[in-house]
Amino acid sequence: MPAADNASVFPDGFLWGAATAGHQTEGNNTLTGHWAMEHVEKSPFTEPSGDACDSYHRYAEDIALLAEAGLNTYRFSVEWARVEPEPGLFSTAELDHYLRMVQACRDAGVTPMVTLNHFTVPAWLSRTGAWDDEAAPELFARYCGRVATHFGSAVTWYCTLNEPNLGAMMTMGGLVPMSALEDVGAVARLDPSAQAAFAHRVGGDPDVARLGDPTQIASTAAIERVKESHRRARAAIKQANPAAKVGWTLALVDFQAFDGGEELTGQVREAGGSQFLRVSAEDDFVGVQTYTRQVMGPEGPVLVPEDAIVFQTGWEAYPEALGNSVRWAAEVAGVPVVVTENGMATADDEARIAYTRTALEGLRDAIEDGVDVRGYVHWTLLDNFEWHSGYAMTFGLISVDRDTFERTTKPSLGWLGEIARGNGRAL
Ligand code: GCO
Repeated sequence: MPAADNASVFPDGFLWGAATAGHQTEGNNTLTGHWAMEHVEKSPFTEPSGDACDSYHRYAEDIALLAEAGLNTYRFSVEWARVEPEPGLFSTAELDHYLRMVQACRDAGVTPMVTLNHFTVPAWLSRTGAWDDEAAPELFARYCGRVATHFGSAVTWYCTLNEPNLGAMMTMGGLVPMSALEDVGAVARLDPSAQAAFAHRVGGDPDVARLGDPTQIASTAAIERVKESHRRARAAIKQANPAAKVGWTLALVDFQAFDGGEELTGQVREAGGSQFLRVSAEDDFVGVQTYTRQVMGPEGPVLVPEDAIVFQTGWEAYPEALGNSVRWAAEVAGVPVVVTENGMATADDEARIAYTRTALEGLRDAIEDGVDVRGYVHWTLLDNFEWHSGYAMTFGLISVDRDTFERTTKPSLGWLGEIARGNGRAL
């Protein structure tokens, strides 16, 4: 229901934004485990990230397009491998680079929201096992503290780890949800010779070296280690900037029980979501990232109906998932929610708008019902490197020419900007 008179259901100061991640947009992120894995024979990546969107050089244009459209928030990530290219060696020049991004946001009236780990880790940490390395929490906290010190009071919103629950969600509930089929398929298909070549490239032992993306965070020990990494990172950020708002961003598939699937649904919600949401109870906010639902029968996931509208990724276009996930997160975590990702991989921009409108209506209804939601950050600003699927998936509000890097805004960017300008009144 639209709000009465001219009042908006969305609170004042609501964050309306779009997100990107460094490895998916910057280009030439050569110091990471990902870059190494992209270039081995039998790589699980369909193509290498290469120049990506060249946002390392073109960030000012990206931010300007976002701001001109009417959005007020930009979520982007800092690449740990650039900032700390060798263990303990911090690059002031790279920290300055990211500070310039922060300043470009502020100059444009845009709130920067900084993710400190969006899947990629430095190759030197891949070498020692990434999140399987017992030193990971301390190393991650040290890096986060350095970034937050460098940014000072210029940044308030920090996301520590992106989707640390992905591996648990995929494996601990004994299922592979639709949302992760691409990634888990690729990891499962990883050829031993590819792992050996990867280990060689990062200078490690094949039994130890890890890419370090969250699909690999599935053992109880690794899960506890990322929880610890998050807590220590939060402390380090707050020590540098007591006014910082810190949270982590969780992949929340809307699991729905079907015909006897209640027990399995409960298990996967606990293992893949709630145990991580409870960690957020100590945070300033929880980041919710929702794209789709997964219907669960007693034996496992139920396939997407043949007549369903689907993403390019094969996921069901089910925008009602967002409102459901936000309610789940708020109930378990008990802290304010920021939607840090939601969007649709499609070549049909009208379909993107329709999906997003329905998702936002669900968000509005949740707010009307009393859920404390502080922002909606769309995935993604630019068509970019969709991990194992490469450049074929187009989640962007802006398309990018793969040869010239020329940006072309899609109608969905202007549409979302107008919603933002009216603080959601136009929904
Ligand atoms: C993730 C990441 C994003 C993805 C997006 C679409 O969820 O994997 O946070 O980097 O690109 O979710 O799959």
